[in-house]
Amino acid sequence: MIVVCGDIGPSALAVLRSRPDPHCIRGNADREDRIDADLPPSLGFVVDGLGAVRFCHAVPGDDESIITRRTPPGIVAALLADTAEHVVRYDHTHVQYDRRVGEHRVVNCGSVGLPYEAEPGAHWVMLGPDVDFRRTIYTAASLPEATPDEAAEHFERLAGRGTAP
Ligand SMILES: [Mn+2]
Repeated sequence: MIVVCGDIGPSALAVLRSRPDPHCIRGNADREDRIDADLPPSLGFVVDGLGAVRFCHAVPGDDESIITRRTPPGIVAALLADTAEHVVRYDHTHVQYDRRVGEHRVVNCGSVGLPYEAEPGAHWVMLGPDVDFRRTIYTAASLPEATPDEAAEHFERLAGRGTAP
């Protein structure tokens, strides 16, 4: 089963909808581009070996909240206070990570089209029984425009949190 966690864009969405398997979630860019008519803001599935997982763009109920690898645990816990499941998300930060914060395991799946990683290619994650980060080279893959550290610093500033440790 494939889950796409938002900011898909109209052309990629058309391709995904021509296939039977992908589940697509609405991202903030999809909402702003008004192509969100029938995309859900989040989806819940039970994943073998992981349990109940909530898939969303940022956090359930909000498609713009920023959580980077550096976001202080207290802020992450507050953002997920109303969420019972583990969380798999994407958002604007485009960087893969796997964090445990209190009761939650927060996984950022990374970006297929615009990764801010050390290596080029489509970044994604295979779930169950483990969290297995994957990278797939494709013909049009471009070099990342930022490193993971640069991305974390940028987005923490964007969220008004300065430079978190
Ligand atoms: Mn976004």
